[in-house]
Amino acid sequence: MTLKVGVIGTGMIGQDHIRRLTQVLSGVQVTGVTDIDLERAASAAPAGADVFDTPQALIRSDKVDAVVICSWGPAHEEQLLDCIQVGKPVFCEKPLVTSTEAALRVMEAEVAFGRRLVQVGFMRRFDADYRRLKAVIDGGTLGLPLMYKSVHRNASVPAGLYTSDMPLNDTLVHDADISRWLLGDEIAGVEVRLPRKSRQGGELRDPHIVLLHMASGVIVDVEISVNIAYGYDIRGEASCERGIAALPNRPATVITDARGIRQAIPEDWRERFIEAYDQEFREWIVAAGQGTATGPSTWDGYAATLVADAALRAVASGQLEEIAMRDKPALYAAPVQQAA
Ligand code: NAD
Ligand code: ISE
Repeated sequence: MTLKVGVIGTGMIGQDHIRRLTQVLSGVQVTGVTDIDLERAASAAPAGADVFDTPQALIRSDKVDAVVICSWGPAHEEQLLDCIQVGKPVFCEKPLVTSTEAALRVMEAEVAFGRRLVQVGFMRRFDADYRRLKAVIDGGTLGLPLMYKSVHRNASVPAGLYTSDMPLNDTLVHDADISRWLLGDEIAGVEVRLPRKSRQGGELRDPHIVLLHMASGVIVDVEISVNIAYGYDIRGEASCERGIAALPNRPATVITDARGIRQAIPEDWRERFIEAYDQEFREWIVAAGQGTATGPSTWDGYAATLVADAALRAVASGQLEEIAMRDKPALYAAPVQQAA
């Protein structure tokens, strides 16, 4: 069976996901697109896809079995709630939403519906290097993890569109989610340190050092740099009781020529995580075809949103900001349910 998908938001990642859904993956067809910029939607629409005037029309269309949300974070809540209301599986790019209250509203709606419908775009969980790193940590041969270092560097971010809250409520969410997943642990508190400000990003506050205090006592230090100029550089290293486990440098090809010995640096997230995005959609297509979702859930999106909110508070207070999570609904504890 071919899954008919509608894509909301046809900017950078929307276009990249349309490419993979039409040219790379099987069992799926993009049958509809929309964007507040309808010209952009029309130029991104693959052959045969309808251009819908509004997300609401796309979500309700018979031509759409499942939805991919690639609009800006503040628009996600309304679009997610609409998908849940009509019972359609939805892949939502991170962040799930941009406030804890909104995350709770989406969770309440999904729990009331009674089956997982939402998958959040935390693609690192589908990356082969991160999966191997998790297998080593879980295997236990190095003993317990004590510390984790997460380096998250972007060459640049769109001036004007990327605002000063976004290192903490848009970019940090990936490090928060991957730390919870790798360590199998919740985040209990957040501190933020502001080093010397880079001149690369104009007015934008950059970089940030964030300390995530895990419930087990593990401390994760995260470097968020969003205007580092040289490329997109993602690193991760777990320090355990009897050894260290780290992500390899990507891409692995080593170039030797008259300029010396070097490895290329990915330009941006599209290049670094290309296989991870393909894999997250492969798994989503299977789950959505069964009327549900897999992988990162609304609960995980909520957890990352709590961290973002706490990090923003920590900048203002200069203190450790604690996190209190609500009780976990059974929907997110049980193995993924399938449609009846
Ligand atoms: P973008 O600005 O290039 O594209 C966003 C598009 O959404 C624009 O075309 C805009 O007109 C449209 N849009 C905004 N609000 C809308 C609404 N209410 N209804 C319909 N269309 C709307 O941004 P982007 O870089 O493509 O990011 C989009 C989302 O994807 C963001 O949530 C971002 O955080 C996320 N993202 C995730 C990753 C990842 O690695 N997983 C990478 C990049 C972006
Ligand atoms: C972007 O939205 C992403 O999600 C990228 O993966 C991340 O590295 C970048 O910082 C964000 O702006």
